[in-house]
Amino acid sequence: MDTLPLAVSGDDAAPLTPDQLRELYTLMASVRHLDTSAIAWQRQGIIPGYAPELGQEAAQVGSAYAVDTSRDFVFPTYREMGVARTMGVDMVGYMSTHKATWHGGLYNPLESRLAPIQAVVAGSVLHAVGWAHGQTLENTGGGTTGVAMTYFGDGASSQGDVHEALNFAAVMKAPVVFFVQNNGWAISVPTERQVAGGSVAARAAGYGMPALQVDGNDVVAVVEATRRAFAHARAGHGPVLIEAMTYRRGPHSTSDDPGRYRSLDEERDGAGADPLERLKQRLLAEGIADEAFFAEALAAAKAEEEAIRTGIQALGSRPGAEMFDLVFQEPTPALQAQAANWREESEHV
Ligand SMILES: Cc1ncc(C[n+]2csc(CCOP(=O)(O)OP(=O)(O)O)c2C)c(N)n1
Ligand SMILES: [Mg+2]
Repeated sequence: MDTLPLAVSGDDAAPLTPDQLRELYTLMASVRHLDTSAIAWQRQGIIPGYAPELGQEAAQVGSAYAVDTSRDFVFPTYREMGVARTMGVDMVGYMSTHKATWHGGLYNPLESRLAPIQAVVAGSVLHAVGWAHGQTLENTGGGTTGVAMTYFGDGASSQGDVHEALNFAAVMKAPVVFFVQNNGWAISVPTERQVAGGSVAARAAGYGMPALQVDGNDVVAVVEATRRAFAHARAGHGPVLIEAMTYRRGPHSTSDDPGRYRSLDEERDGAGADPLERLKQRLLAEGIADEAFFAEALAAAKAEEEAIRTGIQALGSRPGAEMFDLVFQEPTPALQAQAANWREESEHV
């Protein structure tokens, strides 16, 4: 499906160069290695939990590749490690969220342009619309606009918040890219039991909003679709919805056992071709990279993971009182009472 009318021009329309294709591979290889390692970290007791993105590397790296971190802002869920890595976020700070070191991680959202990790399903979708509408209010004289991109899943699309966000974004022509990763599952519930009509992209028409449904395992298709959507929103034409069709190859999280609700045969059939392997075959076929390049990408990914793991292991705990400090600009009486209770109890420990 493609109901996005605007043709992009200039840099946004240029085909990806060999250098960019190699960069996309390097990013995806690094994300793949860090992601699979994070599961091992959890099993080794280095972090208490993690939500893997195995199989979603093309959707995440490809979409984040279109972000301009000097003016855009991205609102992730709990599964967007590949987005963070592609945007150049400090990865020790990012992964510290999964160590539960501090609420929302230790990276700086304002500097990195990545909002804190959001565990509330569909929670970040409304935040993105609010931020984007702020851009409209600031740019009344025209000029370049920052675009918000919000991530959510097929399961999240059945939340009321998503309806409100899509409706208001369209009414206010807010510069938002709604990026849905349809990975086939909402924990144990398959898309057919979660998404009536089978397509999130098809719903955009009801909001008068253009939509693109793309092969989310083809990183080039994802970059092109996201660039088009950004160009449309930046030019003041309002929001766009992208539905990237992909597959959650691993468990929902490190505490999930997919064997309880799907068979290995179903996983093989549903997953299709591995996005990383697909890009590798393309680069080989087009003579853009050779085996030495892939070996180098893997070695770099391993070195990077080791440095991030060392950084995570070195992190101490944060003072517990901090959990009350940054909730509101001025603490409410209820929060002050909670803080006082907490102090009393922890003094006895
Ligand atoms: C408001 C809310 N309801 C329920 C949950 C529990 N929960 C966590 S993840 C999830 C499924 C989300 O599925 P989807 O949106 O497809 O994203 P995916 O996990 O597949 O990336 C649910 C129901 C939650 N975190 N927040
Ligand atoms: Mg899902």
